[in-house]
Amino acid sequence: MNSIIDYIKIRDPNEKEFHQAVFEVVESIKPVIAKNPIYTSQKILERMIEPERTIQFRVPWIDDQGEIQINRGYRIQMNSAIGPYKGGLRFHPSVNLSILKFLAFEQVFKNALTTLPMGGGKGGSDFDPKGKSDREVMRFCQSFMSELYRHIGADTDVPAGDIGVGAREIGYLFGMYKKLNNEFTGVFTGKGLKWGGSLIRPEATGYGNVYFASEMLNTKKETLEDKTCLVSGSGNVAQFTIEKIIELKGKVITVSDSSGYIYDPEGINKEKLQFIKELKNVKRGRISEYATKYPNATFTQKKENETYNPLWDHKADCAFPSATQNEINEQDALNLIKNKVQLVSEGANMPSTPEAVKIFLDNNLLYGPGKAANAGGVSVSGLEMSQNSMRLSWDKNEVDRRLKDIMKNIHKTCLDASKQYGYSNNYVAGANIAGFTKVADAMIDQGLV
Ligand code: NDP
Ligand code: 2IT
Repeated sequence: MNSIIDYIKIRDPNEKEFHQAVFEVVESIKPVIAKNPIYTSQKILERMIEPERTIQFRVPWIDDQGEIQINRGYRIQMNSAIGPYKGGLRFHPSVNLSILKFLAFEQVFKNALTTLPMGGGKGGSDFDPKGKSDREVMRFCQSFMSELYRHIGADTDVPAGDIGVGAREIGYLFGMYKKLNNEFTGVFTGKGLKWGGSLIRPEATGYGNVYFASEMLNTKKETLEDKTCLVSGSGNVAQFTIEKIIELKGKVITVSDSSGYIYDPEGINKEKLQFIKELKNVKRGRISEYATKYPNATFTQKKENETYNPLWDHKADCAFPSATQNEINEQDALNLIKNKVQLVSEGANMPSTPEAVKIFLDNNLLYGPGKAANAGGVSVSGLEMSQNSMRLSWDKNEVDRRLKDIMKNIHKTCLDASKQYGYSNNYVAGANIAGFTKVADAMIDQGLV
C-alpha cells in the first residue's frame, strides 16, 4: 500500500491535490485490502489511480477587445466500471491536472455511493468567467465544446456544472454540442428546466448536504432546529444549503466568496438569501455588498498569507464548507472545536486538509466527507439522465423524495461499511470502503480492460 503512495509521488510529483485524495482512500481501505487478496493480485488500486483517458486541449477564443485568448481545456475520464463517465466541469484560473484528477478520483467513489449507474470523470478549464461579458463566456464555451464534443455522449461521458459552470455556461455548452452532433440527447445534466433539465437539480447538492447532516444529527436524536451554522461560499451549493437550513429552522451566520466573508449575527433569512441569489447569479457581484445592504452584518476582507480563515472562528453548532478544496486547515479545525462545533458536513469537494480531518475524527465530531455529504448533486444528475432516457419529467416532490431517500441510504451505507471493518461511526472510512468495493468488484467482473 505504501508503495502505491511512493509510486504516484514519483510518477506525478507535482500533483499535490491528487496525492491527498488518493492517500485518504488508501489509508481507509487498508483493512479491506488485507481481507481480500484479490484486490492486490488484480492490482485494483494501481488501475484506479490511472485515468482511463486524459484529454487536454487548446481553447482559443476572441475577447470583446478583439484580442485572441488561449486557455487550456481538460476532461479526465477516470473510471467507467459502473456506468458512463459522470462529473462536472470547473472553470477557474486554478484549474490544472492535479485538481481535476483529485476531483475525478473522488467522483468515482461518490458516484458509486449514489446507487445509480455512473462512472467518474471531471473536466474544465483555467478560464476565469469572473468579469467576462456574456458574449465572451459564450465564445469561450463554444470553442471549448468544439473539441470536447467528440469525447462525450449520453452513454459515454455526461458532464455537468461545478465551480464557475452554472446554468448560463451549461446552456452555451449544450447548444454547441447539439449543433455539432445534430442530436438532442441527455449529454449534459443541470440543463435548463425548459430543455430537459430536472427539477431540484439546482437545489440538489445543498439540499442533499443538509439531508445528510440531518441524518448524522439523528444518530444523536438531534435536529437542525435552533442550531447556529457556519456556511462558506455563496455559489450554487452554499445558496441551497442556506435555503434548506432556514427551512429546517437553523440559523446561518456566515457566507463568503473569494474576496472575504460576511458575519451576520442576526442570521440570514429568506429575504437576505434572495438578495445573495440575485447578487451572485444575476448581477455577478461581490459578497461584500451584503454588508452595505444589511449594515448589522460585517464584511472581513481576505488577507494575503492568512494562516487561518476567521469565518471558522465563530461560536456555532454546525459547519458546512461549500466553497473549495482545502479551505479548512489545521488551525481552522482547532478553532471549530474550540467554538463547540459538533458537526461538519462537506458541500465542497475535499474542503478539509488531512490535518483538519484528523482533528475532526479525534474529537468524535459528526463529520460527513464530501464524497458522501455532497453526493446529492450528482444523484439528481443521475435522475436527470433517467428522465431524459424515458423522455418524461418527474415533479418536484418526486425528485426531492428520491434525493432524500438516496442521502439516507448513503448515510446508512457509510455507517454499515465503517462498522463492518471495525471503525466506529467513521463516515470517511465508510464512504471510501463502500465506494471502493463496489467499483473494484465491477472492475474484476469485467476483466483486465
Ligand atoms: P460556484 O461557482 O457556484 O460557487 C463557488 C463559491 O466558492 C463562490 O462563492 C466562490 O467565490 C467560492 N470560491 C471558489 N473558489 C474559491 C477559492 N479558491 N477561495 C475562496 N472561495 C472560493 O460553485 P459551486 O457552488 O457549484 O461549488 C462549490 C463547491 O461544491 C466546489 O468544491 C464544488 O466542487 C463542490 N460541489 C459542487 C456540486 C454542484 O452540483 N455544483 C456538487 C458537489 C460538489 P467567487 O464568487 O469569489 O469565485
Ligand atoms: O462534484 C460534483 O459532484 C459535481 N460537481 C456534480 C457532478 C454532476 O455530474 O452532477
